[in-house]
Amino acid sequence: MSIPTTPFGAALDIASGLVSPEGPLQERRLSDLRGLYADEAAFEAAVADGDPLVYTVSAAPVPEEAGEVPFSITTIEPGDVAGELFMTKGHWHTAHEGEIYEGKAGRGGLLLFDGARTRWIDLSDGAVGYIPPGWAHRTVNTGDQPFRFLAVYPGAAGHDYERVLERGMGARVVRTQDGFELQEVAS
Ligand code: S6P
Ligand code: ZN
Repeated sequence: MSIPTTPFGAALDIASGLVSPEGPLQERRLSDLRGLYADEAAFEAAVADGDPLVYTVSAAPVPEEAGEVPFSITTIEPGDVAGELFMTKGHWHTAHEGEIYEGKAGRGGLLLFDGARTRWIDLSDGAVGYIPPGWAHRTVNTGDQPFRFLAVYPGAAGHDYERVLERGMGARVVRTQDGFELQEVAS
């Protein structure tokens, strides 16, 4: 039986990207994103050359259970693999559940894919992004500083990463001379 949660206030430390009181802390290195970048040779070279930290997720101590509302801060480091920007793995919710993101620091955005259509929502400057049920979501650091955002989601959402590995996200986010662009990918 799960322990009943109690009300609490949390501090979001924007300088460190940590939530306090703290729940699970997850680190994703580049090798955790195998199969997601277009240039596999550049990917393996970067993994062999130090396997850089790509993102960290600092979660509040809220269980991922029906009725609960977990929240976390994700920090994506600046960087790219042969021009394709550092990003989260991306997932679909296994249940018909949405989610809300709010940009907190740095520059970045949300890539969304419903299996046919791709959408981009910029989360820079404190923007809020709404992820409807049925849309896969991935975040991307489009700047040269750490990009941080708050995520708030239903505890029963569930996370399916395999489907993103198999089907992609409909587009890749790639560095250009002036910034970045979305390059469409046939799914
Ligand atoms: C959970 C929410 C976020 C992500 C986090 C890491 O529903 O969308 O907390 O888990 O940004 O991304 P990913 O794709 O590795 O779970
Ligand atoms: Zn999610």
